[in-house]
Amino acid sequence: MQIGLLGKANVGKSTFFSAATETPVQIGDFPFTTIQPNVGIAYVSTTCACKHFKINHNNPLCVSGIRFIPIKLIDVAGLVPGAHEGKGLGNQFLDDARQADMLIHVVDISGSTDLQGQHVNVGSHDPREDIKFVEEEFDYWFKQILEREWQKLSKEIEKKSTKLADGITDRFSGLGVKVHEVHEILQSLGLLTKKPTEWNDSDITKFAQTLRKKIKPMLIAANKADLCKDLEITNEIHRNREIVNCSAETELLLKKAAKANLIDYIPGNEKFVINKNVDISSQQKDALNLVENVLSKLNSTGIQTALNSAVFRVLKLIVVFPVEDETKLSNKEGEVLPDAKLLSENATAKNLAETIHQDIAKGFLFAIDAKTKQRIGADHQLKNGDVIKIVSSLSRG
Ligand SMILES: Nc1nc2c(ncn2[C@@H]2O[C@H](COP(=O)(O)OP(=O)(O)O)[C@@H](O)[C@H]2O)c(=O)[nH]1
Ligand SMILES: [Mg+2]
Repeated sequence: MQIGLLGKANVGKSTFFSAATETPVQIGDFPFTTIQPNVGIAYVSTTCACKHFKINHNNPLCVSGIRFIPIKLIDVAGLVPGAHEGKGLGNQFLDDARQADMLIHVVDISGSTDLQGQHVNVGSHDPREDIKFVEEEFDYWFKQILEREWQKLSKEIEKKSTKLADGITDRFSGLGVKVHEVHEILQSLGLLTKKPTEWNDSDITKFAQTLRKKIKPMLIAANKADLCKDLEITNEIHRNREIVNCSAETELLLKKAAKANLIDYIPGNEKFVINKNVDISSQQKDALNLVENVLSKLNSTGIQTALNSAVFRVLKLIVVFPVEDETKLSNKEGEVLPDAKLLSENATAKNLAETIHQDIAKGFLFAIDAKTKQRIGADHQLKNGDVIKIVSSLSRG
């Protein structure tokens, strides 16, 4: 699971990245928090299965029954208008974006940064322009991939040496596009039976747009919402896009205060508690008062909500807890609910086995649903929150 963070300069991408990858002591020192300067581990959160079983367990990623699941976050730098033509960091930008399963587009919803990233008065730049520019930049990129080879592809199809959907899929193989996805889009746009030689520019544009939305779904992080007088603009954008109000700066401050043991804060919460027996300077006190104001305005800093929305609402992934002992809910080492896996919404018991080890999948016999104690087969579709033991004739490795 990889999420790419993108947006123009000075909207708060790096602040969002630091806030999301900073780990307060409560979450524990999870390894490889920062892999490269712009690649780090962030967490999505869900209800831990320990709640269902009403048990306590010691897992650094379970904080008061909220389970944190690591995902990779990439701060994709260098998006400028014309990136698809190689402007800015052009190709590097596209390489980073290529790897991402989805994108979080960070915008300055307060309108205090112009298109070039210069500081302007709050409300003097329309963030909808940024949304338009980023979406168009991606659409151009997809369109170019198709146009580059269109003549050659048309000829191949004319000679019947290639099928339309296969030929197009092949051109997008670097982006992990699947043939059934191309087929569905061609069908929905009524292009399945149209000869490539008869496609006009608008056909190519529409196809590129639809494919882009499918392959690189986007969530908008309406950052600097703390500076907004009201949040009407977010509501308006929300009518046809996924958007979450955020204050990355506030989240970063909270994470740092938690790390310094000044406060107790669970990411995503609308409240924090100042720890007893700590000396807080009047400056720190003032900063925390400001944070409180932001939290009461936005409900939470929005960073956790944005990550969760990206994974659970946009990508529609589910969380499944694999265990080796379905009565103790543990692995061989006796750790209770040791793991939480993100799977696609229609994943089966066999798919879960594949994420654990290919051999376990190969020798798959059956699985046990630890909540119902029932046996389930390889094709059984899993649900969010399931706790599953896989029984296999082969062990891993
Ligand atoms: N008010 C406010 N300022 C923010 C927020 N997030 C970032 N900033 C400020 O915006 C500026 C640019 O942030 P940065 O993360 O470097 O932006 P980037 O160029 O997109 O990576 C810095 O001065 C940040 O302190 C926020 O949520 N609220
Ligand atoms: Mg930056």
